[in-house]
Amino acid sequence: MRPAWPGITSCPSEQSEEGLALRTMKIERIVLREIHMRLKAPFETSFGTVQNRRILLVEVVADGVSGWGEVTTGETPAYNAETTDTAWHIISSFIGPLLQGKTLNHASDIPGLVAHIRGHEMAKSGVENALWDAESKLAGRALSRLLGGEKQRIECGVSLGIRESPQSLVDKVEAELANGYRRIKLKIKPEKDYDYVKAVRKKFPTILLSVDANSAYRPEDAGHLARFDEFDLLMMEQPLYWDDIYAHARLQAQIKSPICLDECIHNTRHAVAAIELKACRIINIKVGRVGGHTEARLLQAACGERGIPVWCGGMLESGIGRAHNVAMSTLPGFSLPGDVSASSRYWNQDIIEPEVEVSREGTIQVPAGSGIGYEVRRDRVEALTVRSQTFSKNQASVLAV
Ligand code: OSB
Ligand code: MG
Repeated sequence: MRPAWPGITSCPSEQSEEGLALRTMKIERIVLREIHMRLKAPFETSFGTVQNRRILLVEVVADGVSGWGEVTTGETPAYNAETTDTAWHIISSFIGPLLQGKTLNHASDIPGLVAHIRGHEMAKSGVENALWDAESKLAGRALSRLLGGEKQRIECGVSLGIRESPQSLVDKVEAELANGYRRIKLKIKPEKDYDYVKAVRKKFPTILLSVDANSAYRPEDAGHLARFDEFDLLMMEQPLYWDDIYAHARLQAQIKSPICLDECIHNTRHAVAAIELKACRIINIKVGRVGGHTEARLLQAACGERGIPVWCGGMLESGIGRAHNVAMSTLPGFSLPGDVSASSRYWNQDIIEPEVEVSREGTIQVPAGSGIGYEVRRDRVEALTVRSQTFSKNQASVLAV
């Protein structure tokens, strides 16, 4: 067991609270697939617009049970350094061959086994999380509970892409509030920022409102960003460089809006550094960006001990990634509504059943079934697959195009 952060002594799966004998899992097969899915509408951020998603799915078969994970990379290296193709390379050349045939005690053993691979958190996360799903299915428990989550329902917010005019953004906000969402996040970039936020704040004076710049500003924009103080924002997400915690500490001292870091935080050490430097007052946890559920759990505990609220971010995931986000959001540190929204906001048809649905009150009911708690629609996955590769001990890796 790696040294634990205070308050986290072990994985819940390692506690024998239910008197279960500790068991091992043999990884019989890992299947890596690339699927193509088209978003209902283009999504624009400060770094670009996406509509055609290229998503990697990881299926890990352990002791006869399939677990599923999703790699949350973008198609281009614009949000972080990874892409769908770099993740394919890392999993097919390194992680797949390393893990095939291995016998593990827990999914939480994976970070130690892949620690020699620098970075590539999203590639690692897709594989680790698939094993978390398999482990919880083998234990007959809901993934949310195996992770230590307690909530029955989670609170949802939405992330709204940049739009052509302030008025069309106000209309979109109105529609999402009517759908029940409890926090509205507006994507911003230079020139498409102040007037847009002002129009939304004027129409909705009391809603929980935040903005996300995805690293579009520079330290010399501090004066401009301080003008957003008047909007009483819940937070301003990642205004500066994707890799610079210190620059955010300097900015936080100059603006009232609480800074929330997203891109900058790849692990618990980064979070502790950011908190101690006063670079942020809130942290967005994305399971992929931090390398998987094991690190995400440690990170939310470290933030909890330091009084820093966290929430679960999204990466335009298919239902599989979304289901993992739902499970992670049930942990105690997740005290703000996340970017975990309904499948139908993004997809005409999702690849899980039932789809992720949001109630009129803006909440998602946490599934009680074992594993991720949603059924993977294999027929849909097969139809959407453009390439796949299988790793198993007794078989050379098989590439199918
Ligand atoms: O910064 O949170 C972000 C989507 C792609 C890349 C980065 C981000 C986002 C989102 C969408 O904000 C969140 C979602 O999946 O709904
Ligand atoms: Mg963000």
